[in-house]
Amino acid sequence: MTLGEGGTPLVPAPALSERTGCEVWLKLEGANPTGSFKDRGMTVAVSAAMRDGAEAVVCASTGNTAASAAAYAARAGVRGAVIVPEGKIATGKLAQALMHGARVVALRGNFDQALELVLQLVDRNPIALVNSINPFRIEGQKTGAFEVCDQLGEAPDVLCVPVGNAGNVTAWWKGFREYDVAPRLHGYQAEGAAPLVRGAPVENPETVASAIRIGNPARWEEAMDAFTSSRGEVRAVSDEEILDAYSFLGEREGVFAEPASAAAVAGLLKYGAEGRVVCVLTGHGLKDPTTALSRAAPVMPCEPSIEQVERAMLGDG
Ligand code: AN7
Repeated sequence: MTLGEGGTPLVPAPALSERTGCEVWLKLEGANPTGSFKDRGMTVAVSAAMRDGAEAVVCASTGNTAASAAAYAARAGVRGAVIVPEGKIATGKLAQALMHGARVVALRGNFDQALELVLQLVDRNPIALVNSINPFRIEGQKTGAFEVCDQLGEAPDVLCVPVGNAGNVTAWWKGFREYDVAPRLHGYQAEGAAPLVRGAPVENPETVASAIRIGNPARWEEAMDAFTSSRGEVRAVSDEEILDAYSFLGEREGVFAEPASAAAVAGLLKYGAEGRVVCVLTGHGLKDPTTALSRAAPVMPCEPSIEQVERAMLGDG
């Protein structure tokens, strides 16, 4: 089951490089078929589920996993069912899951509760769980590490990633280890959803970066091992810092990434790094038009005359 995932651009980030003194690169995972890195793992997980004769694929999600699972389920011709925290997933992701014909269940609860419930669900039914606790997801997602090394010609010194359920950082580390390289992994969580930084689960996680609004990551131990073994770190960034990085990426680098992805850049800006740094921009900015519009400048209204158009388009504002 493939939609042509992977092979995403790695682009230099001159404005960020100037600001940080590092050589910064951006891995544009939003260029995957459904607009996030989840597709790398979903192609493998859904293919394996088909091989094993699953009647449906299910997941709990903060949005991107749901969009990806729904697309690959549609492709495979099986039922997709996703459970998401009600009112807490970005509009684009919801539209995707629905358009791909998945059943979308809005849980009156958070992601952590949704994950617990689907774990019980798969125990009781012949269906495949495609959350990142599924090992096939990690096998697919580790290919990001291979690609970055191939694109740079060697491993970067530092890899900056946002951390939610901690599957992605686990996968990147596995990929680097299989390539026999060991860049430092710098993981960033949102301040209101930073269990790995605090060292304890967060019961009511909150952040503008809805994709990483997760209080009890499933791959907790493996993620901590990745940070320790790579001599890296896991730290927190505030919503304000995330949104500043979000705007900076859009305005200065020409790259529109969703808020959770901007957390990787916010962390780099806040805590710094040394050498050649790759920031993984995990999801496309188009996923979350609501946050974008609440953040950006308003549109300029204009009557249809050349004088007015000239003033509106080229004037001092
Ligand atoms: C854009 O979709 O957990 O640490 O259910 O969508 O592997 O969880 C999404 C996570 C980073 C964090 N950036 O990755 C889900 C979900 C974006 C994301 C993460 C997610 P993990």
